[in-house]
Amino acid sequence: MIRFPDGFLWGAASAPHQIEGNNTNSDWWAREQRSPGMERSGDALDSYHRYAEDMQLLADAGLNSYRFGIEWARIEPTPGHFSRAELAHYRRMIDKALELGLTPVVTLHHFSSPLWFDEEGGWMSERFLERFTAYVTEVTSILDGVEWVCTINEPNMLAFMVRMLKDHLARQNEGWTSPTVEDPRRTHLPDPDPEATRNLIAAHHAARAILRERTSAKVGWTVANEALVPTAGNESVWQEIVDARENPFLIGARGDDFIGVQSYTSQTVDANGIVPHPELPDNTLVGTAYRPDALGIAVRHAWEVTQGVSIMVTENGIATADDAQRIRYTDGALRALKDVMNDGITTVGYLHWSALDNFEWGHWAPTFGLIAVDRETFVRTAKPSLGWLGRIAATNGRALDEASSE
Ligand code: IFM
Repeated sequence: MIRFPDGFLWGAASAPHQIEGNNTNSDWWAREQRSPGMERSGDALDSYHRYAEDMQLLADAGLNSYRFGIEWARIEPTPGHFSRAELAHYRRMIDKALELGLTPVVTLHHFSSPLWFDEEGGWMSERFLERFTAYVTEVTSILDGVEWVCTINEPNMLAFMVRMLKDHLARQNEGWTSPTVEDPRRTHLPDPDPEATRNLIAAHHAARAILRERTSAKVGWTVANEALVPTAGNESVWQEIVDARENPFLIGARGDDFIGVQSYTSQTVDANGIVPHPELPDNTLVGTAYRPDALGIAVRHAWEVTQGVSIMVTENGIATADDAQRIRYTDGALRALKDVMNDGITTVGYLHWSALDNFEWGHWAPTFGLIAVDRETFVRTAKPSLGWLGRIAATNGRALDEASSE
């Protein structure tokens, strides 16, 4: 019998820049305007105005949680000047989630920063800690009743983006490419920048201390887990790779209240390093292999390296135009998750990526959502996968048994 623990969070996730629209004070917005190979976020899904409708759809389906973010570029559009109106906007979002019975999981930084922060040097500037902690301190004023806070989303991807930016600057504006969509010009993402890695860990620890002092929220951050697996005899190559790309961020989560695991696919590591994704017909729209089993590998790795920090799956999903494939993938991922939980790995929730088909960092074609959105009219349409996940949520996993016996 498949049952998840009482109080398990069943939800979907989003990020402000990917859904809100017109995030004009952010570094990502600026980057989109000057990179010819990238599509623009523009109005996005207009979730800035339509968040209540988004949340209502999730709640109506049977989910009990929603992960969404606060956009720093809106809260602090110029250094040191905090917008009361924008803080009130995000407080209204928190209130709406609570009213609908959706436990809010709030992310404070999800890839995008204020443009001025980026121009000052961003995570590599001498003032990164002072800047980020000032923002976090302001945000604590609206977090009353919020139980779960993620400080920084995928710091390993952010540290990788710092490196990518440096490379682009060095190569004189060849154009920025999406970090989350496979690109034929690279076989895999390069390693995160080591200095940015150290700075992000310092920022997370400082934010954690502020949040613990000023709120009653449980604090963690969310790591991009690549679920890398060594081929026989290549364990030391694998170790070196995970020690650069993932483990520092997981070790940085020791002492946190939870670790956010974000898993999509898995790759092997051989003597030459990470083996590129195979070219298979069921590859996803971001060019990665179809690997529902990745979630179990990722959760086990995060649990081991953090030395037993509670897991929250803060992202798991698939870029596909075929919603039946999304259901199959999620079914496989949830079974893999339950298997590792049966081995004693404490897991507090599963938040699917993504609530809505959204802006995939420079591209609109890779659709991850449980809800489709017409980008002309902004009309939302729930996909069958939303109802499917909602039934699993409402039965705390029992619906997975029914699917197995069908
Ligand atoms: O869309 C992204 C998200 O912003 C961070 N994690 C991976 C997702 C899919 O690529």
